[in-house]
Amino acid sequence: MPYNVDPKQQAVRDEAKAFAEKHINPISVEWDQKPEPRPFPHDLYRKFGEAGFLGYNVPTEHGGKGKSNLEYITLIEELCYYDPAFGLLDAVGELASYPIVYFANDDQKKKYLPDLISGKKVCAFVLTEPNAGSDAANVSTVAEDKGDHYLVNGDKIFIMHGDVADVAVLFTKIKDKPKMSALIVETNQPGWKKRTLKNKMGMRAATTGGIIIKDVKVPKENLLGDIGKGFRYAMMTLDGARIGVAAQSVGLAQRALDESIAYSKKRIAFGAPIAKLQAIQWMIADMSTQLEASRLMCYKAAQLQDAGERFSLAAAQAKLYCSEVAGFCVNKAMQIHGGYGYIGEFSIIEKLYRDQRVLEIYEGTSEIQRLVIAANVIGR
Ligand code: COS
Repeated sequence: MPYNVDPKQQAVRDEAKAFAEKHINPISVEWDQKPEPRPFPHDLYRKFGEAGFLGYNVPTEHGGKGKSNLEYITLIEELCYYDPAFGLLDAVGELASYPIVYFANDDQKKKYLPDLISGKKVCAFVLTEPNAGSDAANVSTVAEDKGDHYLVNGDKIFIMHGDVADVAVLFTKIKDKPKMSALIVETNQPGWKKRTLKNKMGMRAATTGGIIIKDVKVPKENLLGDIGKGFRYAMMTLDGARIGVAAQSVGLAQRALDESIAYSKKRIAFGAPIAKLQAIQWMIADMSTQLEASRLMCYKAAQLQDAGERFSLAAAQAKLYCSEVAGFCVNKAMQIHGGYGYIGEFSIIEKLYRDQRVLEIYEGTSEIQRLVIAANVIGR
């Protein structure tokens, strides 16, 4: 990797590389190509937990590794260099338990975090609904106060790991209360019907679920934080997750660039390696330049978060720019590789092309990032 802001990042890169070479590279293609219904890679997930990768930036008092956000996003960048879907698998584990780390009470932290950080249990961040995606505050899931418990009904979709999660951070309205709230739900109940969504274009090793919630009882003590603060908790979680998507994008784009450079040096056309052709050189120059800019934006956002500064704007800018640069890079990588990029048996480019597309969609589309950026720079 050509650029490090912080010497500690190199240690993270070395740690991620050793992990990826041992545990990810041997199974990467197999997991992308598994037939439906696609299983969840529980074994690898547990290995993430054993390595401390599911609580990398979680404070040590909560059982995490206590690394900085900059180190954490470097980990995600590096895992995504080897396989974006497995990098995402790890990032979703961190994202989903973030609200418990930062907004739960001590009893809830003690009860849930050890199993989530060790990878024994899987957690999902359950926000999106068929009619509440970008308009996230518009959820129609409702929790009714029944004295000692809430009775919840609703419909959720596009939930990363929602098809397997043992624990859910569920965003819901509470009947007769304004605004959204959040509950911690143990999903092993008959009314919690989860399924794996099929025919996903990319990021296949990290599965996506749909959930129908029918008369699910949630004990009152599982209210997360304060009633009515759910939207705020969701947005604060997504601010950090957006830097994670920026890091996924940087790792994926770096791989597309490295593959393109290597291929252009060995592919002979018109009697010489295509790296000698100016058309190819310009594509690689543009990929490299935009990638460096996106890497700097990603690290800047993480450093602001580490410094305790406001970082919503920097996170939205990084998510928007890095994901679109990743799109530019996979497109150029495909052009450079030609048929050897388009057909998956010859290179990883076909997989990177599919894995990249969702980076511009999840954790807030590019259009939502532009709204957040405009609200910050113009004012509301
Ligand atoms: N951190 C803390 N609080 C935040 C916040 C943030 N980043 N963003 C908004 N809030 C708070 C606001 O301060 C406001 O609080 P009050 O009600 O106390 O005044 C409240 O949340 C509403 O804010 P705002 O009016 O800006 O929200 P909007 O309804 O206009 O929605 C968008 C803002 C569209 C940007 C938001 O809904 C969004 O990000 N949508 C995309 C959701 C998403 O990323 N989904 C992906 C799936 S999740 S994996």
